[in-house]
Order: sequence, then structure tokens, then C-alpha cells
Amino acid sequence: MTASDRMPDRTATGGHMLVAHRVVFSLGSNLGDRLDNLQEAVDALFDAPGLNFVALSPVYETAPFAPPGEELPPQGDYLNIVLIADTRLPPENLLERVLNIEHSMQRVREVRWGPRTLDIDIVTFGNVTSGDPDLTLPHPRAHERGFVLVPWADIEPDVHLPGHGRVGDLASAKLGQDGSEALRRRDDLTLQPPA
Ligand code: PH2
Ligand code: MG
Ligand code: MG
Repeated sequence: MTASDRMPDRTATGGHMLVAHRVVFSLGSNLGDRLDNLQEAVDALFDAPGLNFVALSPVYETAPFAPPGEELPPQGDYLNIVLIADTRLPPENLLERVLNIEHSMQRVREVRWGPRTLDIDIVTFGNVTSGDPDLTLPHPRAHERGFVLVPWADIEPDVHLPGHGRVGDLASAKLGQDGSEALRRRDDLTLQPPA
């Protein structure tokens, strides 16, 4: 790991970064019109300049998941996708964009691990690692989540999740454990890539 992975350089002007980073987002919805919510979020992410679209995963329907020991309130299945882009925006700027979109889509965040109209998580930001509690990088639970790993492996199997290994291998291991009960690819549901 180089110093620049931990503390990304900024140019003097505009707060942009010197080099582009590949950013991986995980999006999920299990309230309201789930597919519409995801489409709206994909479009909103690219509405403002600064993100260059790279890839969008197929749509997966996934059983609600909570880490062992955490209570999972009753709720319906999620639709989950993974979205990849390149950007020179700094991570905190991207996080602000994500929170604004979640807010504008009236995300209700009453119960931890409860249902939500929309959740957008930044899974990785290049190889940057950060322990910042507002934006921990990589996402601290991504490596144990089939609903992140499996769609991600469909579009970028050979990439490495820093600290955990090749995404394709992590996804296969997860599918072996959870199987089709937890995760179903919904090829009948399609999203448009951002315009
Ligand atoms: N998001 C969570 C908690 N549990 N389960 C599924 N299947 N999909 C999600 O997106 C999800 C979850 C917290 O962000
Ligand atoms: Mg989340
Ligand atoms: Mg979130």
C-alpha cells in the first residue's frame, strides 16, 4: 500500500484528485417500487458531472440480511445491484452526493437493519483504505455480503477487494454457503445505464 492510497492527493484547484479512482457502489431497495427506486438512484448519481460510467450489474433479488447477533426486523426482499464508475472526485464529495440522493428519495432510517426505499453504499474507492467512521473504506461488511459480492463478480470478477481477495472467488464461496435461497438473479428486471 502506498501513501497515496491512504491519503489521496488533491490538486490545488477545485478539490479534485490528481488521478481517477475506480469507485464501486452497492445499491439496495426493499420498500416501494424497488426497481424504480434503483433506476432513479442510478440516474441521480450521474446527474452532476464527475462520474464516468463503467458498468452496471444485473439485478438480484436478495433475502434481507443482518450480521449474526443483530436483530432483523420483518421486511421484504431487496433488489440489489452494483454500479462501477471512474472519478476524480474525492471520496467525501461522493459521499455527500450519495447522502443527498438518499435524502431526496425520502429514505426513512428509523430502525437499524430495517427496510429502506434506497441505500447507496460506497464499497471501494480505488485501493484507498480509511477508518473514518463516516466513510470506512473498503466498506467493512462488503466481504461477507453475497448481495454485494455476487453482482460485483458478474461485472468485475478479477478485481481484488482490498484485504480479502479476488471478487470472483469471494462470490463463489458465498454462493456455496447461501445458495439460491438468499440470492436470485432477476434477468426479467432491467435497468438502463445512466444516459
Ligand atoms: N442492506 C443492509 C442490511 N441488509 N440485506 C440485503 N439483502 N440487501 C441489502 O442491501 C441490505 C441487507 C444495510 O444496508
Ligand atoms: Mg448498506
Ligand atoms: Mg448505507
